[in-house]
Amino acid sequence: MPKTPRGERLILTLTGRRNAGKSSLINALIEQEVAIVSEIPGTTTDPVAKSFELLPLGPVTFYDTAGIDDVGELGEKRIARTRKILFRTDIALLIVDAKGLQKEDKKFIQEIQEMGIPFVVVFNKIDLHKPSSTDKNFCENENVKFCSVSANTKDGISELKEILVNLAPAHLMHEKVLIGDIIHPGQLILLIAPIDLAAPKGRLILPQVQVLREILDNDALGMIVKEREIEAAFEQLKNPPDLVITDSQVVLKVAGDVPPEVDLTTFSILFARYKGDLEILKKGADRIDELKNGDKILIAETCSHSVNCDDIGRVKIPRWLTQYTGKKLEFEVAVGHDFPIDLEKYQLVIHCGACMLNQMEMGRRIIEAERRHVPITNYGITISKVQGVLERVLKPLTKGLEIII
Ligand SMILES: Nc1nc2c(ncn2[C@@H]2O[C@H](COP(=O)(O)OP(=O)(O)OP(=O)(O)O)[C@@H](O)[C@H]2O)c(=O)[nH]1
Ligand code: SF4
Ligand SMILES: [Mg+2]
Repeated sequence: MPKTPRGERLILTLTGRRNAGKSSLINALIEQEVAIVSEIPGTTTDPVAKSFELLPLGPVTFYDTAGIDDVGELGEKRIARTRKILFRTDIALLIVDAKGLQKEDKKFIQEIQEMGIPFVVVFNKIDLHKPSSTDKNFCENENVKFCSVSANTKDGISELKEILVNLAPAHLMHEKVLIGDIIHPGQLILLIAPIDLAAPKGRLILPQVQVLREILDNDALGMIVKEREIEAAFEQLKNPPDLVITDSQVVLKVAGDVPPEVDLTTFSILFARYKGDLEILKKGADRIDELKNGDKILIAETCSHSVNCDDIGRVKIPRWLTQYTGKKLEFEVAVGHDFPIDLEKYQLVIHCGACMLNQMEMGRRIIEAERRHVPITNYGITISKVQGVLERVLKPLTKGLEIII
């Protein structure tokens, strides 16, 4: 059995015409009555997220959506919301009932294919009707995966789960490491965590916890201090640490306090590598050197109420970037799950740390920026770049000249 993937939630979205049995199928997959089912078409109106453990995929979020054949102005708005959810979907399911594949279904199949989302067509209600050979032939000819189920009798549900496991992006099905490949048993890893007003009360943030856990998993030694205690920490130690990992926000101070011969990196770099984005985001940061007067920079943030990120994106990065380049730059902020339509007008996108985005969603944003030829980087990498320490913090991850990604 494949390993349960790491703590990232896989997003599975159920789409299909009204009454096809989308909500019933969610209930059948998770074996609980959580979604409202009724014979009245249009029961589900807004996308509804339900989070569950779906073994062997691990934690997943199911999105139940409104029918793709919904009508009227409201119907169109509902379909538009489904499309937005698709943008952050890892696997899509298109549910089809006894009416078979209609024109809306085929149009949707084309859209999902164009977005590059793995998907399966689920012929539901087989207790009433079997899928037609025309529809099965269509799927075969179009190379579309399909299966037949009954959400009511549960026939075919385990086969569907198997298909979902096979459709899961490969990177989610094998364990990736943050630092496991660059540390050894017995090594001492020093983490620097600023505890300022923006730090959550009474706990560490997830990246720190994840790195600490990996240190333990690798039989290494973890030590965590605030940036003001670095000197005290070094004084207490018989030997310097083998690696120092710092929050990007204090990287300049830390780079000054940690002797140059000691390896230093940032949480941001480790996570960009972990998510497979490091090379592109580093390329984006290199473009900072080419910025000119009047260039527009898009600050892209996912959450609207993150005090911590607000300040970094709106105040610190614009200030540091202006100081570093010596240019008059224009900054605009976009908050939420969508990029502005006119992305091309920006010379650079600086994205937040994306800690609340799943890998697929951030990956799509990167692909979107690349497709439109707009360089993209993130907060942490930008900070290291403009503080002049990017090469140093990348070094622990490089073998020769190649970045290990
Ligand atoms: N016989 C049979 N009926 C089913 C099956 N799956 C769903 N139904 C029925 O089909 C009707 C619609 O089911 P829902 O799950 O509400 O369908 P939906 O796609 O979520 O519908 P909307 O939310 O209105 O878009 C209900 O009366 C269900 O009981 C099935 O496998 N067999
Ligand atoms: S996703 Fe994370 S990094 Fe981005 S704005 Fe939200 S909290 Fe900040
Ligand atoms: Mg429904």
